[in-house]
Amino acid sequence: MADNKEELGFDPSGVGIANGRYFGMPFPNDECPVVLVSVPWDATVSYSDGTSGGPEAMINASIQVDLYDEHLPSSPEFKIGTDETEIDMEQEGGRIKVYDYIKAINGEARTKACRIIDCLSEGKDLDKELRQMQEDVNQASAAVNYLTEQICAGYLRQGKIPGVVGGEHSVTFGAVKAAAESLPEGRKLGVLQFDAHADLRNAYEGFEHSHASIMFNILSKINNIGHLTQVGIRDFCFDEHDTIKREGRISAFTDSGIGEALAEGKTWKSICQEIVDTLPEDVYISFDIDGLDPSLCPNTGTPVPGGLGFQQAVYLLRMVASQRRIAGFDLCEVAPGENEWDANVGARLLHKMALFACFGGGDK
Ligand SMILES: [Mn+2]
Repeated sequence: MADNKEELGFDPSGVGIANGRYFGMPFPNDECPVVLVSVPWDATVSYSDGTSGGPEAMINASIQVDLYDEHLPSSPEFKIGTDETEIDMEQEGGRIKVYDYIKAINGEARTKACRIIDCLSEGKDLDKELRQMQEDVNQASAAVNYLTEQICAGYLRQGKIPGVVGGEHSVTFGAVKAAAESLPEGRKLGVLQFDAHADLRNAYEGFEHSHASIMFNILSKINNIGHLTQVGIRDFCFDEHDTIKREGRISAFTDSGIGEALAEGKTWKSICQEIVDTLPEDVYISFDIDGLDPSLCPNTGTPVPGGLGFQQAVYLLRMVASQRRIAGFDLCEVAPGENEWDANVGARLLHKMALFACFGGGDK
């Protein structure tokens, strides 16, 4: 394995090469069982933006990630792709990368969204101009969802697992829709959500596709969602709490509930098994980095004290992947700060999710 450098065209034990691709891996995507799809979108964030820079920061940080996983001896040979889909843009004079297109419309939409959020936070109603801007932001969100869905559906048709890299949490929508629609007739998709927030609001700050509405939108607008299991949530409003209680398809493992169970002697292993037991055979994993302890993601948009430790999260990811089929995954809300720390944590999490999604939990 160590002498396969030439065959791979890549040295998995060496220093990564900055080539604009995740983990510096040079492989064509058709050789990769998992392809990471960057979606640099953060127009509807309410607190602080910057997550649109997440994919680029994680690509840069991923070069330093060591690719060996002690549970998966073949992990250094594992090939992870980087999506580079292009679309025709007549106005731009030819083909451009979807990544660049989303980055461009994100800048425009974010400017408009800020004006809307400012107006609403002063308790004022939107005037005609701002209502038009709101419509523009919703349309741009719909375009991002559509592109993400199409790209993910393409990889799923090729038998690959797409992993979306946000961006704010709203980017999950298209990926989940593609995963749900890829299932054979009669099968339902389970969603495992790591998050500090429930994300169950029916629109937020006037945006239909708000980051704070992503799980509401998934449950109400995608057909075959069998179950939503939330882990680590610790910041939710009364209505969201009500929704969790009344909607039979939601299981919430709150941060305080987990903390109490651990304090009273339950093992993390048994809690993880309870979490996995709520999910059907086909599972999509949506990982909002703020589900982790904020010391691991200090620059994320809406940090909340508490949360999972890194190894706790990895343990749960490994367990769910070894007992279920992973239909897709995402990592959202990673925002680069003054140093590479947030992106470093995010890149390591991406590597684990990609590995486990493909191989299951592996064995020691
Ligand atoms: Mn979220």
